[in-house]
Amino acid sequence: MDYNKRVIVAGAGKSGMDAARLLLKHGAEVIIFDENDKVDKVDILVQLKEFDKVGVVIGKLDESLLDTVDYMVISPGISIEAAFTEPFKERNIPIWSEIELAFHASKGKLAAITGTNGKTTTTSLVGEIFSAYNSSSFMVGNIGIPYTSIADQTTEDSMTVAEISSFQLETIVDFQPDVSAVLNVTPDHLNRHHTFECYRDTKQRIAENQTADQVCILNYDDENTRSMGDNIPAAPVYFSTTKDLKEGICLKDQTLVIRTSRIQNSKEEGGFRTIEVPEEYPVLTIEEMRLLGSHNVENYLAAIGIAYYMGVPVDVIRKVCMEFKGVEHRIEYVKEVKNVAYYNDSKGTNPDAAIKGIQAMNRPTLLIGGGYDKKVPFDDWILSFEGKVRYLVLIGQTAQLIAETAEKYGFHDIIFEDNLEAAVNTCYRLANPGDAVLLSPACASWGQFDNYEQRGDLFKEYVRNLPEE
Ligand code: UMA
Repeated sequence: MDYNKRVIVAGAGKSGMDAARLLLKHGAEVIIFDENDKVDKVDILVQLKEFDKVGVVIGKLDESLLDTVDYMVISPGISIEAAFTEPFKERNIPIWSEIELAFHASKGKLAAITGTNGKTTTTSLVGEIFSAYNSSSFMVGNIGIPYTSIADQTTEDSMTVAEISSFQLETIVDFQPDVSAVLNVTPDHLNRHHTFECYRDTKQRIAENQTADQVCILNYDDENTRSMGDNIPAAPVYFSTTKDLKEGICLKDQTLVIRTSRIQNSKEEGGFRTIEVPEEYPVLTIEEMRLLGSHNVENYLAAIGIAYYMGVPVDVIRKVCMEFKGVEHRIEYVKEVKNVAYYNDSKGTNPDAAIKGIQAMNRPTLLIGGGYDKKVPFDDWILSFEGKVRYLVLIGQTAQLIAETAEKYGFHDIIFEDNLEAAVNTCYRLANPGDAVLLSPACASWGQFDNYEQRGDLFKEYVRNLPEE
């Protein structure tokens, strides 16, 4: 990769800062630009003080700066429709996603995973499988570790797994994983992508630069991902919890199996003949999985497929799958207080993810929901309560909208609270022994928190501080 360039890095969050560091380390000239006036210019310069060729612009970008710029690296949180990107488009200055830059800067093999839900669990499982198999392995991306932060450390022998969001795919150019995966697509981030079709098409871009000898793992049970198999240049390999697939990753009775076929020359009278030998590798049973819920069976099937097609032996995949304990903030058990179990599902940032959270509960539940408005409907989430929710305690920007939807379906046990701490205290007061309290907001955390991790950490802190008597 040629680093002898002048680059504007848009966004001074995690992605922007790591992209800038990578570029600067290799001698590029970088201008960091952030639209938020509250961002501290001096703080950015202090963080990058070992480098000379760095400038910082906060607020508004002067168009004259574009005269000598080679390209822009854009952070995922910034839409390609942001007004300041217009002059770049007019002048045909390339706009690269942060993952595009990382892809160009890294070596070795790459698995990239997208989908509305299950990305983080699947990426974590694949990451653990890679690290059990290969001493040079990395887990990066939307999971919270910018891909650019490790691009430099990769070698030809490295194996990297990246969780990729639709935001990151919006501005890829050559990004080409060896194995890609689209786990599922349900409505999310429609304020950014406008329509479901646009959102789905953006997800599909993960496979757009792959070739026919590269694999894209797709969910057979989701018609939005199943149909992608006909539209991508990569070889589709499906996983399914319902269909007995001839080739792919599926269930045989209660066992997760890999089905594939091997081409072999068979000696017969009159010469050799090429035949396909079907092969089946059992990996583990559902009972052997430590994570509960059918959505986790899907995540395991996908992870098994990704690891297998990345070349990891089945015995390594099996061992790690048996030991995998899951991800923080995803239906995470916190503790029991006065015989009430508290669960942190802060990662339930959209209705579909939150449906999985409520489905996993096997007790009467006090549910804390609400947050940033991504303009998605809450109907299916409310309908998934199925008599299990005793109280719905709402916080954040969407509280009123969720309440209206709930009332529409005859659910009236709604309480509004100003913040998460008050919501936890209310649940503590109202819960009966044997109940569960679940934070599964169906909304992003923005507006009240920096991110879902902060929301989940605070929830756990409030729960741990609840009086035991
Ligand atoms: N900014 C602008 N103009 C804008 C928007 C933002 O200047 O129009 C600036 C902000 O002032 C801020 C910076 O951009 O200083 C923030 O950039 P960012 O939002 O891209 O945040 P990062 O810290 O770089 O984090 C990003 C991802 N954030 C988003 O996609 C919103 C993180 O995903 C990701 O973990 C990280 O890169 C590392 O790859 C978070 C997320 O919520 C977890 N993702 C969404 C999701 O999972 O649903 C997609």
